[in-house]
Amino acid sequence: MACFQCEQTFHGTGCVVEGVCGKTAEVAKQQDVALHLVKALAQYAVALKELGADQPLTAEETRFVLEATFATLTNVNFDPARWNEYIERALEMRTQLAKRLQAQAEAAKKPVPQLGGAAVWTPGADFEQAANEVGLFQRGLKTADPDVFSLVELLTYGLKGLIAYAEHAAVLEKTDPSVFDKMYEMLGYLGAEQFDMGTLLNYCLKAGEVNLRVMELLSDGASARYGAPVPTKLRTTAVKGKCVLVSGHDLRDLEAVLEATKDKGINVYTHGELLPAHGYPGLKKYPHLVGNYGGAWMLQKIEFAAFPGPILVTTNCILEPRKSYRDRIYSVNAVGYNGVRHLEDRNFAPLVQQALEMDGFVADEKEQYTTTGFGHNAVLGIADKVISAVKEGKIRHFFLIGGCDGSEGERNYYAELAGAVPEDCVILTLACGKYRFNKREFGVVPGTAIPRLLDVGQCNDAHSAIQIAAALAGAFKTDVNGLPLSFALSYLEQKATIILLSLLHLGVQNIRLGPRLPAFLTPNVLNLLVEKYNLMPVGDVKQDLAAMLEGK
Ligand code: SF4
Ligand code: SF3
Repeated sequence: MACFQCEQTFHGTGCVVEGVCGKTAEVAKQQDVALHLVKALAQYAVALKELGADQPLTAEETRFVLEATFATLTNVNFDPARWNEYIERALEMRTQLAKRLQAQAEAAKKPVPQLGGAAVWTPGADFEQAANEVGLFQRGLKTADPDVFSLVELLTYGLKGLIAYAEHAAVLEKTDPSVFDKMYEMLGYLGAEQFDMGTLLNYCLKAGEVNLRVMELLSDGASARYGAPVPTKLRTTAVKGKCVLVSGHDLRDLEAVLEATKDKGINVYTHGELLPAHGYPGLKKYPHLVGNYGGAWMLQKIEFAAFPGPILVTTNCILEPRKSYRDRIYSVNAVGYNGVRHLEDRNFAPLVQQALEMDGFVADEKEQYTTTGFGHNAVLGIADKVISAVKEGKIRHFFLIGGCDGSEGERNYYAELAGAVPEDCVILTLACGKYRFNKREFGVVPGTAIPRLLDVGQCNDAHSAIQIAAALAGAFKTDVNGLPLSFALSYLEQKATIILLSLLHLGVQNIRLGPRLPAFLTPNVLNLLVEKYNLMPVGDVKQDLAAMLEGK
């Protein structure tokens, strides 16, 4: 196996024996094969479209593409049996699409397009060999030029993130055919394996652009179903009673768990990236949604073990479950781990039953709270106050501290930065990196009622942060780069990769990225990003802070 798609990759270069994430060589190879076949499906989608097919893939087929790709993200699906199913289904679909393409060409009285690359790749009987043919090493060798390869991988991981968000939006019944056309165009380009630097660069930025639409759909989908988030104080410690924990990003699964546990004497807690769910009127209305439990994903082996009830993991991130909680952890959607019970169709009866059979928390823990719900609606609702505070010099600067958490000590940079931010500045948070500091008391900006820490939401809510920045830029008649706003992003997985590409597409300068830069960026590609966007690695907190306050 070989994989370097995420920040925690072995020694900052690549996982080659097994993943630092726990991904086995077997699953890594299955993921390589599945992704290669997904690219083949995309090639057929493009060819069918070119021959006049209105909707080249059915809605169900597109959902398969979304789910199978989402499953290849870091910390999503480690279950070899599920990977076999994905591969078989992709192979069947490819055969069907080849027939459909032939029929479409005949109907259009045109020659059948001759596709290459992934579309015509035959895996053969030896799976090991097949996987090696499409694995990272072969991909690198085929591409020959390391900088082209670097961009191929940047586009691949960016698309994975985009597709994960498109799946989240589809769950909330928001899709846009033009997004799928562009997604297939870019995935199909990767499948055809005829690369050039210029097209790849364009596609990386285009993926960032398309992702902005995807994240808008996602934001609209969540607000349409649950109302726009409102500022909310929520408990972060346990209350006595039976309990269920819901982890990941999926609001609909959380809603279904809340419905299934209603009036049953079971308390529901959010975990990790589901914390911002407490800000949605349609979810906070449930009195048994009692709080958020634990910290970010990498602490789950300790925290899940200590949680006295069943646990549902709806999306990334899952880690290998310890024996102590293996019999009470469940997966849904693209998530999988061998030995973990996988539930379908939001049928949470087994989870409810298990919660009823367990004692739950035997006593209340000392009360502790945090806040969330500062999406664009809430922040723009007080925009006049924020703008006046900036004009009167009460707010000096904004810091967007966003992105993933992870187990490395260097990630304390973000918590230290948040702690060092002067009193007359506002911190906006996004995603699970905030767990290192979100329970601290940040108070309000002196002389105003504006909280110093505004949690915009999950990584899925990046659209909200961009809306806030755009509205401020409009009010001050400048662009995002002209605002007193700095970005410090923590990167782990592919959702962060696409958000970075979206910010680059918007022309955002001076982003600080850490704790390590992606292993797949060659020095030349990195230089390119540095020259064009002044993208830089995080450094010393004090020095970075001083530079950020000067707008650098
Ligand atoms: Fe390694 Fe990350 Fe790939 Fe897991 S996802 S195998 S940790 S690079
Ligand atoms: Fe976190 Fe896994 Fe990326 Fe949604 S939950 S941000 S790492």
